[in-house]
Amino acid sequence: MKNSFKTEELKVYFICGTQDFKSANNPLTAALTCIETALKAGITMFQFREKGHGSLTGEAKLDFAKQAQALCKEYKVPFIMNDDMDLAEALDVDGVHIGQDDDPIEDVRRRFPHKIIGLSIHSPEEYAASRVDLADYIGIGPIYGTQSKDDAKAPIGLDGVEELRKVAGSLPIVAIGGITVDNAADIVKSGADGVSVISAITQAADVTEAVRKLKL
Ligand code: TZP
Ligand code: MG
Repeated sequence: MKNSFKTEELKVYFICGTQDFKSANNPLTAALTCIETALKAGITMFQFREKGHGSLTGEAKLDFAKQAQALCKEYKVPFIMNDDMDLAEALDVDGVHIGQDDDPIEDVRRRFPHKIIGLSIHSPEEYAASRVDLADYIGIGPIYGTQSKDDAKAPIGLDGVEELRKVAGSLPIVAIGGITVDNAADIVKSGADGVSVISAITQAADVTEAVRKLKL
């Protein structure tokens, strides 16, 4: 895997799509404003995750992705595409993130030999059954309950973080699910290299402050 990925880039990994700004008058503008504010405040990685109820499709999704990618380029933050491998290829993104039900990691690594690849892992069993050797990092969770994903699995808690750190050795780990400015430190203490969040940033009263507090 020849790419520029560094573990430190997992420290504050922001994920969003327009569906995370449902209450805004203009979810697209709200999303782009939030992404730029978060980039300015120092997020270390961004994942474009346009999916779920009310999300954009087709040209509108493409257009939003291009704008978000341009912002990430401006702030020199890796732009990671969730799920949509065709869009990842079309935009020549920095990396992709896949879950257990997406394209198999073997296919994704073959298609993108030099992109950053993140793989979602829920348990030590899933870790053992996955080609984690093809991933640059794994995303583990949900750590706590979350409002941001309808089909989220059962929370694994801090014990889950510790267990997965043991089995994963030095493989970079980012934790996800129900992470806030108040519980992020414990998650890192339990073995995660960083935290990925949706609502802790999209719903923050002060996005800049939230990013600073998440950056441990
Ligand atoms: N995968 C597992 S939990 C989750 C995803 C995408 C949602 C995380 O959102 P939040 O608002 O940070 O709990
Ligand atoms: Mg997925």
